[in-house]
Amino acid sequence: PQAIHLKDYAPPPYLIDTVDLAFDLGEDVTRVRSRLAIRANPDAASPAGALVLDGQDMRLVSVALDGRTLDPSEYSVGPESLTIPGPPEAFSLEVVTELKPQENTSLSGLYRTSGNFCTQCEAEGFRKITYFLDRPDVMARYRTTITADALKYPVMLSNGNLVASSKMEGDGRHTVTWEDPFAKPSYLFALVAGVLVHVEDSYVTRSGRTVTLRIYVEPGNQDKCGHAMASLKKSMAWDEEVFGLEYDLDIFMIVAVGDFNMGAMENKGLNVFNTKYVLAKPETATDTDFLGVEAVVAHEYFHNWTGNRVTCRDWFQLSLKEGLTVFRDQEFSSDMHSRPVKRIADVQRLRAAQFPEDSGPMAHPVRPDSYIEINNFYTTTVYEKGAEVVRMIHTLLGADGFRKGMDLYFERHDGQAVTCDDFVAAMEDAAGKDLGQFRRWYSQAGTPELAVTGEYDAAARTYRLTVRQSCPPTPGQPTKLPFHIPLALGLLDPSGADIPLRLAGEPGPAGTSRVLDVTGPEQVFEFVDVPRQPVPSLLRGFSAPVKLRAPYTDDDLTFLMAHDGDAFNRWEAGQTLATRLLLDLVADRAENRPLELSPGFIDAFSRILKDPDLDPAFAAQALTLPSEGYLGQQMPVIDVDGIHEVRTFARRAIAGRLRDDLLATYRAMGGNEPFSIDAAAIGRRALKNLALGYLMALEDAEAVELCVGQFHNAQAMTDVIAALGLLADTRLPQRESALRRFYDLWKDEPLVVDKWFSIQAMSERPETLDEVAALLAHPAFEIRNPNKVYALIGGFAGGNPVRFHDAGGGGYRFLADQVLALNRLNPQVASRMVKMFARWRKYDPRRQSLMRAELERIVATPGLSRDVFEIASKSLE
Ligand code: HT7
Ligand code: ZN
Repeated sequence: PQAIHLKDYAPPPYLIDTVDLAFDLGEDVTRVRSRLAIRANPDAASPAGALVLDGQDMRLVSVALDGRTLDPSEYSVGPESLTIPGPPEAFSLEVVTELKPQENTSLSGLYRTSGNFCTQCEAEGFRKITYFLDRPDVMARYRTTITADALKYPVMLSNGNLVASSKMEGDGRHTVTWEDPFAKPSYLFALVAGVLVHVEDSYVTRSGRTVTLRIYVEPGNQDKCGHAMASLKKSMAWDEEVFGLEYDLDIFMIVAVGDFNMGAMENKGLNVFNTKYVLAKPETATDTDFLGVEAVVAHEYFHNWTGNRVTCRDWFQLSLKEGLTVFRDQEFSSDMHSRPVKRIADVQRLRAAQFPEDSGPMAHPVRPDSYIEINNFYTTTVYEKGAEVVRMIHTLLGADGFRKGMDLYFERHDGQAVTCDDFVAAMEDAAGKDLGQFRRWYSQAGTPELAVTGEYDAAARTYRLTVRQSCPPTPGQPTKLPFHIPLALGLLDPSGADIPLRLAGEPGPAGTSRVLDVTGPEQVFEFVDVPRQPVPSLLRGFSAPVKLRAPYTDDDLTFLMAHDGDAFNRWEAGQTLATRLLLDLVADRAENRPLELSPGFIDAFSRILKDPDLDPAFAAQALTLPSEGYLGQQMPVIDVDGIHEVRTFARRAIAGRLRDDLLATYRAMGGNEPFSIDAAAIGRRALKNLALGYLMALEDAEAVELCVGQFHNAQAMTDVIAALGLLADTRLPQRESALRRFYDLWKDEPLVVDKWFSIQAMSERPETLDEVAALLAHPAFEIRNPNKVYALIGGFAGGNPVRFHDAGGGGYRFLADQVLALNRLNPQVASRMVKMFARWRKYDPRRQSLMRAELERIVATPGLSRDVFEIASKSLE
């Protein structure tokens, strides 16, 4: 397969102004008639020449140009294109194609889910529906007519507004027509048809327009739409308030489908969602699910402006819409809940997934330079690091400057397909700040490292901070230029109070927290009027996606844990200390030294647990030890077993010492108040279940009784799942009965069954691999359903390091077999699974060779998709 390069971008030779589509949906064959108004692009680099339309996996029935049916000799059809040599300057083209959506297991293009029809066109699915210039810089106005059996497909939806519908014809079929007044790229096209029911509400915009809001679901699920609808209304209000952005059509629709490769899709006026991000009620959804629904509903809604009204010129610019929209949804969730708690969760996610990507074989810039398969670039780098890059602009410009930049961006580019550079230019121009060097965040891959040291001069009352930056090589980028890094910081005096900050040469007065512009490889910042030796609080709020190295003592970290005015850094200090102690224990274990957890650390935990003023959600995060994955990242060679054993040991040691406090916390956070999904209630449940988790590390009779009791009696799925997850790790007799009971209760709720699969897949018991392999044959498992694959196969390979990396290699063989099975059915899902091998070089030689052998087996398999080939072959490079 050939790579596509950003440097080869050229404007499209032709433009398409209008698209008139007619779908005739059938059980065996679906016929699509497309009428396009095409003209040569006046801005094209060279004369228009042949028209080459993208298209694949369809049967071409006919082609007509300006009303005249073409003879097959007048065009040529390839496996991925339709070429018309030398068409006129402007013309109409009518193309008829036939598809078999029921055979489409890739879930891209037009496919069937639960008997309904559904489309997914991002990134390049539209070309599986009809021949088209399937690229985001071709924006057209769409009119879509759908005809189908009225009983089987009573609901037929597409983008925009419903402009016509005709009742049953003699043959029992009916027809609807939708018109979208906004020009859009083909990836935002959507069609849904089938038996669906809807929940309806409305929203009055700031300017007084009433918008109809509908959520379509399969019958029986109406009672699980309330949270998604409330989230949508909150998102609409937030975007008006924070960015002055109003919704622009008369109707906004969400459709929830069970078979979907990703979370959701922002098609204009007709968002299509994975059921996982719509359906939620306390009995079936955990707090994490509720938060996920709120965030994804918001994210897709926010795309209406950042993505749809202003879209990407080409797919290299994907972060233009995704990074910006993730930043917007993160800000929304922060405003709805606790800002520090949200920031901690986002940084944990970045470190767990993006940092490893950025230091592995798939490392790529936020704006990639090349790809083989664009679907492989919907990555955590493009999304989450992209959001960090936007956040840094927000930090550098301030909230007002950023808002001015957004206003200018829309003023300049509404209705256009643009680049990341256009976005930065709008920010720069609006705020009058030079972001020239800052642009390197878009072009250079890798996680920069920031080494900071401080020197206090008591006589001169100065504090000199020396900041050095570096960035490791990444594929294709052996050396890097310095980044422009916003370094937010404060200096704490011995009482824990922030010291006013003034740099040498600056006039007063001074604030107590500020952002330094780090631009050189090494820079010195000298603070004056510093009365005492301070403890620096660095990178407050995680002001840049970097790895910070600072020579803190354990006492410094304990001090920051207790006193830092920045809540994120209070958490961070605890994590840094815990990481240090746990890695020391891993070394002790490797050297056969006895394990002992520092009493001072347990005391610090105890203070957090007993602090009545602490937000329980924050306390739960502060009391969570760094994950096995994160600890592994800090080691040159990941000691899978050592990390697992030491972390388990530390949890037991903490639980043993703090048992009474943990029990008291469990009881205090329990309560019998009615279920609520507000931030406070979520926080109490998080802390309660954290306490239960520690207590279960002891597995004594009282803990087991609490856990089993919670499993049986809890009303909220959060609590049921917390208890079941803990039981699943044990050898208790109650384990099997709980798993059986859970399945019997919930076997008709696919999203709950997914939880049942993933809990078993993530069990630390040695027999887990055999159990997971057996579950592939369970009647509820369906390899064609991405949610089931992510729950069982993804849960095992991505969420169970100690079992997946079992030194025998069985986990690796299992994953490779599943990748090959999926490759034939759904390459996008297969490629997400094969990514779990990407970090093979971080392990010991034995595991390395086992993983490499599986990657080689995959690459050598005939018929490999572009998706899997790209990841597997780059992993081996
Ligand atoms: N913009 C959407 C991306 C997406 C997608 C991409 C490739 C294949 C399937 C897909 N489904 C959705 C989702 C988003 O980021 O909002
Ligand atoms: Zn998105």
